[in-house]
Formats: sequence, structure tokens, C-alpha cells
Amino acid sequence: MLDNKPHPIMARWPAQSPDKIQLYSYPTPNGVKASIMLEETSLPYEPHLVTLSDADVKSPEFLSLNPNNKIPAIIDPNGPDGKPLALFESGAILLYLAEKSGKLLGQSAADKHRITQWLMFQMGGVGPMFGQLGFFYKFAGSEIEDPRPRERYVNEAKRLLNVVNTQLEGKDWIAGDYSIADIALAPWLNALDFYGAKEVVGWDGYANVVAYVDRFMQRPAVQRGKAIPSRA
Ligand SMILES: N[C@@H](CCC(=O)N[C@@H](CS)C(=O)NCC(=O)O)C(=O)O
Repeated sequence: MLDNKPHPIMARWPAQSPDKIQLYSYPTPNGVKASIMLEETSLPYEPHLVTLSDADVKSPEFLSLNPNNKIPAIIDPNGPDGKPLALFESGAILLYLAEKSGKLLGQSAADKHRITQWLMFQMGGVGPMFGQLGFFYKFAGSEIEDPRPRERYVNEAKRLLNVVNTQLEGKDWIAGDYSIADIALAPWLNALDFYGAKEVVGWDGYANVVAYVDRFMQRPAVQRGKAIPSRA
């Protein structure tokens, strides 16, 4: 609901519980950031499956919520000042849900900024670069004969893995205590498995990263959230 009127997206994805946070997503590395966060914080929510097909993400109803035609997006009927708030961009959603719940954004102002720093590192670095690696290594770009795009993104992925591996030395989580920075980062590190790119980046050589992703995947909220919305 926005200004007491149903949001236009609800014409296509109706809300059964309009008093709960409405999540529009698909279980990709970006999508599961939102569902894992909602599971970690126990905020009540209702998930809606929006597939990556143009018929869904480019539908007028979805574009009314995210003009950038990408999942995830949310509507909180009870946002700041008790008013509805619609949001897209997974990093913005993580920050919002952390502030709303008072969870996973550290204890002090300095913690918050360090966590935000690693969140931005994922949003501006690991996500876009690994996404391009997936395109040129597994998907349509893998048919391109020129080796330079693949080499560029393989090398950039290795460089980023080295940054993360070094930061994790002697630590369980990327920015101190478990935080939204981990919820942003770990699903993208794990995406190298889906891309079949673990061997080409030398995954097993990044021991701290390997242990980190395993640690993240063992969390019960991660186990639940990574399968939401259900694709069934
Ligand atoms: N920067 C955005 C990226 C979101 C994104 O790339 N979503 C992909 C799935 S992982 C998507 O919806 N793709 C559909 C399309 O581009 O048509 C975020 O973090 O929310």
C-alpha cells in the first residue's frame, strides 16, 4: 500500500498479508540477500516470485516498483514515520532492514561505516565483476573466441578473492561481527560454483574464503533464505 492505495505491482502480485513487508525476488545471489536478511531478522514478510524473464522483470507492474527491471525489491507498508516505503537495490534494502530491525549493522558508528564499506565493495566490485565472469565463462559470452573478456574477468575475480582472503585472515566475518556485509558478499562468492568457475580462479587456494562460505552456508537463516521465494 502506498498512501493508502495498493501499489500498482500488487495488481500482478497480490498481497495476501498487506501488513507485512512484501518481497519481490528470485533466488539469485542478489535476490537471496533480501530473503536471508528477512530470515535473519525475523521481520514478518511475504515473498513473491518474480522470474528473470522479460515477462516478469520488464512487466509494467514490476517496472512500477523498480524502473531498473531487476530483483530484489520490497515494499514495507510500515516504513519511516509509519508510511509505506518502496525500495530496490539489494544494498539499499540490506541497510534499510538492518536499521529497521536494529540488527547486523554493528554496535558503534565506526562499525556501521566499516560494514557499509564492505557492503559497497561487494555492490561495486564483487557483484558486477563476478557477474561478467559468469557471462563470459558460462553463458552467452563463452562462445566468443577472443579470450580477452574471459581473461579480464578471471583475473579480476582472482584479485578480488585475494582481497577477501586477506581481509578474512584470523576473522570469521568480513567486517568484525556477522553483518549485512556478509549477507551481501558470501552468496556472490558462492556463485562461482554455479558458474563452474571455481577451478579457473583457483578457488581451493583461498583457504579463508572457502571456510568463510562454508560457515555462512551453515547458518539456519541462510539455509532457509537461499530458497526463497520458492521456484515451485
Ligand atoms: N545492483 C542490483 C543488481 C540486481 C540484479 O542484477 N538482479 C538480476 C538478478 S541477480 C536481475 O534481476 N536481472 C534481470 C534483468 O536484468 O533483466 C542489486 O544489487 O539489487
